[in-house]
Amino acid sequence: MSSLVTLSEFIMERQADFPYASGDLSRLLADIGIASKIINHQVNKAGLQDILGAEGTTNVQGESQMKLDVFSDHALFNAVKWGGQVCGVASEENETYHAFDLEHCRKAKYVILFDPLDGSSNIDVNVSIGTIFSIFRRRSSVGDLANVNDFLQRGCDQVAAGYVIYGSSTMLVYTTGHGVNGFTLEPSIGEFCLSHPDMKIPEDGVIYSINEGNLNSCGAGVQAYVSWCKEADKKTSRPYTGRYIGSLVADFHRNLIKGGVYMYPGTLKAPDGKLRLQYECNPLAFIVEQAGGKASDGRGRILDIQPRSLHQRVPLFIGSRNMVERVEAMIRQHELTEA
Ligand code: AHM
Ligand code: MG
Repeated sequence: MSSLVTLSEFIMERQADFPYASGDLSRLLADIGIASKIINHQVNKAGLQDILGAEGTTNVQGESQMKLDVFSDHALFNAVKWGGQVCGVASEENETYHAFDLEHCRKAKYVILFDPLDGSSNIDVNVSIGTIFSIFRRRSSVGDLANVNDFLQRGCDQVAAGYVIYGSSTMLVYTTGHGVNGFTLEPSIGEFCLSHPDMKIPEDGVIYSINEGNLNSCGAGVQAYVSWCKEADKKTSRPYTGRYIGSLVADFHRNLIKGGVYMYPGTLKAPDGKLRLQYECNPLAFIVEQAGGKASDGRGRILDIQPRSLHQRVPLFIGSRNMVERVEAMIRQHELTEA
């Protein structure tokens, strides 16, 4: 029998990557693993129970029902609050951050930001969805309450980031800045087991992922890139394949494994695009860079952007290095011609 490495075993082994680590980050990652198993359990029975009902309704037992994204938000919030490794959280679901005013949390070194259930428009139709998280060292002094500056940090200062994909199987993928590792949930033992060690994204790919319905209102550079993807050219394996699930984690995960580029550019209606810098773009950008890929807002590195507000949106071009560089070059070229 081959030996399985569980997420907890792996996290403990990797603690040695941080010479002066006290184990807090390891415990935090383990808590996220537990919360994601709780979320997974609910996601898996979404079609069976009346769980998709609007928040505020009650079921036959008179228990209050929660929508899955609210349920996921609570599951993560509670896991990290009682774990005591973070002094505060910010979630895509809530307008502002929450500082934990508990003694053990005030002493904590980290803050966490998450999108508890990304792609929630896909929940009702049984399409893959995901959880995304991003962890920073706090800037405020240990012992104080967390403040907004703890959450407004550049992506390059993340100490860990990851996502969970609830798909044909459930996987947790994370990085602490020492490569990217993926774990598949083995349902018979209820453990995430190392299945994708040291993940690397191909330098090039043949998949492009974009909501083409928006294309007419995207910039000329993005339009030119998509046209280029569709042109026939044997030398560059074109035309490429268009794949868009509309669930960022699922589109990103596929492209990470197969090679490809995911794009959510600015449009006329939404010049900064749709995706949130801190809950979606930064964590995936950290992962893709650790896997050898690239993440850009079309002009520069996502991880270098200084956030100005908690729910800031940015355009996103993420995936295989050569593909992201080509989109950037086309955007630049069109901006120069238009200037
Ligand atoms: P959400 O956080 O409200 O779920 O929105 C993010 C999602 C991404 O998962 C997905 O890639 C994108 O929105 C799809 O948007 P669109 O339907 O505009 O293509
Ligand atoms: Mg989201």
